[in-house]
Amino acid sequence: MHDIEAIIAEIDERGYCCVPNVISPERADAARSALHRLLREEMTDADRQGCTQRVGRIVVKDPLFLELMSNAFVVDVWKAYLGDDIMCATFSANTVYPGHANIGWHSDYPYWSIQPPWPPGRFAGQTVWMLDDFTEENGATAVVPGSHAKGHPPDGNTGAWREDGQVLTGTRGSVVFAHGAWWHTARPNLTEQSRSCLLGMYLKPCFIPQEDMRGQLAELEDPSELVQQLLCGRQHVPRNVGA
Ligand SMILES: O=C(O)CCC(=O)C(=O)O
Repeated sequence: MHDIEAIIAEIDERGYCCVPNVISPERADAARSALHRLLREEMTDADRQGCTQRVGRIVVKDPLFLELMSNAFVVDVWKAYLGDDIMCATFSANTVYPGHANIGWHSDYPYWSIQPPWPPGRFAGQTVWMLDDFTEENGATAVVPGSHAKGHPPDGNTGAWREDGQVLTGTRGSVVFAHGAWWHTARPNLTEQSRSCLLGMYLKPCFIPQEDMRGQLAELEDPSELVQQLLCGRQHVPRNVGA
């Protein structure tokens, strides 16, 4: 049993909360295997050169990813944090290969689409699913605690390590819940193995999703009520008023 109130209190205070064992290591291994199939199919020269690979539209590529986007505990946390009418703005995978340097400190969508000062409050929550054990050496995500409350992005997008940074280590199957404005990065991968995570951003429904979630919804056969909601099927669509 997880204490959702305590998780939310930590997100409010520190900007993030790491919850271990949300799924079993075996389930995380199954998700990693599904992802590695996609990584092999989709790898480009640019991915190879950059030592990093992003896979998008994963909920329509394997049912396991749809299951994780709709995970009851994750959805309960975000509903308690953002409201019952949440939707998912993007659900993708990020892999950092051996030799990957870093991606630079940044905040996530929708914050980077809004000019600072950013409004305080709860609009968006980032979910990082660890599909590998995250260690100090293998490119784990790192965060600046408290940065979600600064109201602006970090200065410059350099990857230089910050003294106030904290590396998010944990075992596969763990989930990091974070305020969307958190300053974070992926650390250099100094090992011989890749490191993968899934990234799911949940939003209040007045924001434009980052990916074309309705398009993804249209590709699914017989989606549940929850999947229809998360993939923006209930979101207001702009319409003209009057004649
Ligand atoms: O892969 C990671 O650890 C973080 C990726 C990330 O920050 C992003 O894609 O915005």
